Amino acid sequence: MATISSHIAVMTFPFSSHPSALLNLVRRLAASAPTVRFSFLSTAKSNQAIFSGKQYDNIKPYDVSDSLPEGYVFTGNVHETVEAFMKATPGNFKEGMREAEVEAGVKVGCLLTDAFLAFGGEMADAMGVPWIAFWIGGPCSLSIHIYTDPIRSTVGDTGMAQNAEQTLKFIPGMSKIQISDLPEGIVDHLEMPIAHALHVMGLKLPGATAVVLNSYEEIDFTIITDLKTKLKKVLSVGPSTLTSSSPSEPDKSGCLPWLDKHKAASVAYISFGTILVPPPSELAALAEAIEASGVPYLWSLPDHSRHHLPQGFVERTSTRGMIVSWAPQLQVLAHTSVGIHITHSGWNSVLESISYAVPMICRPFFADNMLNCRMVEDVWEIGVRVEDGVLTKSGTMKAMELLLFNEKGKKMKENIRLLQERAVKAVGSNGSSAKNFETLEEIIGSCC
Ligand code: U2F
Repeated sequence: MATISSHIAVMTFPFSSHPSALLNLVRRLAASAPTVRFSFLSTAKSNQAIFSGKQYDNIKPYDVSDSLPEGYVFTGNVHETVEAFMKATPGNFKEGMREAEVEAGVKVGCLLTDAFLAFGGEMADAMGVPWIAFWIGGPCSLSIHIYTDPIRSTVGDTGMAQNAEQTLKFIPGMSKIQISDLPEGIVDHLEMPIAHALHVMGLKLPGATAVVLNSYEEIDFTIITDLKTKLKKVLSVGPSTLTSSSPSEPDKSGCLPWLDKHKAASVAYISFGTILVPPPSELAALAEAIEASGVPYLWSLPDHSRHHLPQGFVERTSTRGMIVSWAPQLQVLAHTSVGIHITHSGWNSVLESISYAVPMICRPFFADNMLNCRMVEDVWEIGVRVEDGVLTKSGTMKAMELLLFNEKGKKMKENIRLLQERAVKAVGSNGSSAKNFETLEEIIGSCC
């Protein structure tokens, strides 16, 4: 790379889609600021997964400790690995940053961290540099973390169950959100280590130079306007799906030629994100629903879960179904054959569905899933939550019927098309996301 004008340390929360979402933002920034060096600090496992053979002129990955014992074998408990990692912070990042400074020969002039790593604020203060926090979820979940204390005082000690249907009317833009939609760690499961980290994050973010979101203002205008009164700068710069210049992900399993053979808007695409697999009984119920409905399907399902599908299901549906262990999701959702997306309602998946106008059937599991699902069903009206929140044969069939063949489904398609149009405008020239990105570039440009 050319002479380094300034040096930015990027710190990731190395789990689920967090590192790749942050790398997407960094790649965009690095392309627009070729003399700025971005040192990307994450665990070796996460760096291997997202960089795998890819090299960038001004982005350099550095491995930081995950503090897992030598030879650790994943037990299936994500909390265990998250807890170990959090214990190693911020020391592991400080060490990584020192190494990066020595190698680059330039001091770090700005910290860009996943918002989960709220200690970034103190580190930045101590170094006298700006702190830019990247919030990987939507505006709605960010608002929940900013308002955690007022929510807790409203619910009091009576807990989630007694207040399940109470709505958050006192938070701008959140009148449809119920207490039962809240992520764990807001009014219950307070003992989870991540609950404490997220509470601290909500208290620290108002001190950040800027909070950057992979979203766009027009999707949640009231919430964003309110967040702007709480935070110094709120920069929605997405959807990244529509701004990315990255080469398409390879279609190793041949999903796209398979989709080419199907009618427009006929296929159900099924995926539950990067860490979740529904319980065996729900996988079986979903398969039964798919089989009985006759709907063509493309299912991204990890190999180790396939044995939970009903016996003979794969063979019986082989002419209209395809199961892969990983799908090039963006290209799949962009394909005209895909009519619905059955999802856990992770933020990236929801925003990607909106970017390509594919209505959703939501089966939320944890974290922000319930909030996103509520927004999909009751605020944006671009999909439904499965009956009673769990995948059953009859409930899933009803939802598919509604979205694919019913007037209400057509209306949802219109609604999601409108949201898609607004997203396209937001990233276009003079759009809100484009302008916010320019502001972010200015902040980056002023770091030295
Ligand atoms: C956690 O979410 P996940 O990482 O499990 O789910 P998403 O935010 O929806 O992101 C999944 C990403 O993986 C991609 C897909 C999304 O970008 O395109 N993908 C793919 O390319 N191919 C596949 O076969 C399957 C997925 C958490 F569960 C959520 O609650 C949070 O919203 C999220 C962000 O914090 O992190």
